[in-house]
Amino acid sequence: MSGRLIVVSNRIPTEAQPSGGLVVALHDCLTTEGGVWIGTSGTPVEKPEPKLREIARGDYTRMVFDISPSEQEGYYLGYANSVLWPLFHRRADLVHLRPDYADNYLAVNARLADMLAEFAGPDDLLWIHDYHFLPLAKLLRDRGVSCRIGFFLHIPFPVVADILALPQANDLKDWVAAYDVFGVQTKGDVGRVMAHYRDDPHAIFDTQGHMVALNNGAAPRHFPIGIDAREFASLAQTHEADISLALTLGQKLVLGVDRLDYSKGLVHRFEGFAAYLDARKPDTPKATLLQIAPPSREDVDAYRDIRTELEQTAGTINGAHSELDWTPIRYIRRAVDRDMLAGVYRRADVAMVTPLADGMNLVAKEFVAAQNPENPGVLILSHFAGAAEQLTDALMVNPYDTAEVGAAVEQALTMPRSERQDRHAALFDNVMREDISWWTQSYLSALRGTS
Ligand code: ADQ
Repeated sequence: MSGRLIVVSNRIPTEAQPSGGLVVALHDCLTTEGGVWIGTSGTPVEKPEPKLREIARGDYTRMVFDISPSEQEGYYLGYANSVLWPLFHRRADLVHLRPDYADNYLAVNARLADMLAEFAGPDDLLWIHDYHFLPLAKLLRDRGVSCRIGFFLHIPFPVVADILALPQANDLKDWVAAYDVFGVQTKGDVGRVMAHYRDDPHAIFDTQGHMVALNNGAAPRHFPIGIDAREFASLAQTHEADISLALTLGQKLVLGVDRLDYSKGLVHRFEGFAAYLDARKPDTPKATLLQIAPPSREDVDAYRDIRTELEQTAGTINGAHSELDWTPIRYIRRAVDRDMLAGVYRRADVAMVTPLADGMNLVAKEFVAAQNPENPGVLILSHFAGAAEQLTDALMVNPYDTAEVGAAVEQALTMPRSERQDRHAALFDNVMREDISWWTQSYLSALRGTS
């Protein structure tokens, strides 16, 4: 008899119809495959019981477990988001090391491993998501769990030099090697995982220097995550007319959509846009940068700092460049309804997706899917987004080079329609082909051992 698919992620959807890239993807996957989705309950409780609690049953079952307030601080805000997140996004300078962070991270993972060891059978497939649960396979194997266990890392895998800033650098090797399938977003990530295992007895390399096996499992593989491009394209078409932007005649719209996170390069983006304003030729259209960036993880200092810095930068640029009928940067600090977002993407002439480090970046793919192929907008994309490996027909930029970013804005705003159409056709083809169901099926066949 074939077993269940059991998915584990820190957050799970709480409403019947979930929204948001990854959550929608896994929801669709579990609706088709059936199975169980396990995550944290979202509200810390003083004395968490080592028990999985069923909260909903339908096409698939949702189960949650509790964490305590000190675990919320140490495991989630601490080790996950003040150690691993900055380290994996090349910001070792923002890493905040405290022994109790690592203790809480391991305690939450160990408690979850106890619960899963009781719950999972030998024929089940366990699919673990993201940096919150890196040690799980190792802890499960220690408890005698024998089913196949896969992992998918949504964020970049770090370079070796940065990993050395982690007191648990050696443990990380054991954690990764315990998975049957260790999935990452890009070929670049695969290379960095391999570099981490040079001269390590866990890994076997062939004579060409390619890793063929890691411990007993397969070598790490890349599975670039996609979106439901068909659905997003139709959403954008339906909602384009609902959008009222109050731009003056002839004014162009440049769009940025991100969680407010230092990895997204928002300050550099604003400075790049200012470089376009400074160098703007008289015949280049006036453009407004609409930046939608709802705050996230505000309990972590680095997130409060980036917010202040961004607001000051926007104020300075607007002070220098605004005119009576034109504010160059409009900054919206809240989430926008998904339908509206799709409509705004379609109305935008240019999207700036310029992270300093990003696992994939779904906004780049959503923007491409949302365009009108007859008169498409232009995507400006950072080399440092995972999406850059697939979306090679975007205008590629180095986000640190603000003059280059400014020149790309100018080029995008003046690009002839035929070039926009050609670039968009190639991007659209990729986004439609390597979509979310392609991603889930590729991963699941690797986890089942059939590819
Ligand atoms: P994120 O860092 O959250 O995801 P991203 O891939 O861009 O980044 O996904 C963000 C999602 O949230 C998109 O679907 C977007 O539409 C939505 N969103 C962003 N800002 C919004 C706003 N203001 N209002 C409404 N919706 C908004 C992590 C990794 C990424 C990786 C994904 C999936 O950091 O690199 O691509 O997981 O693996």
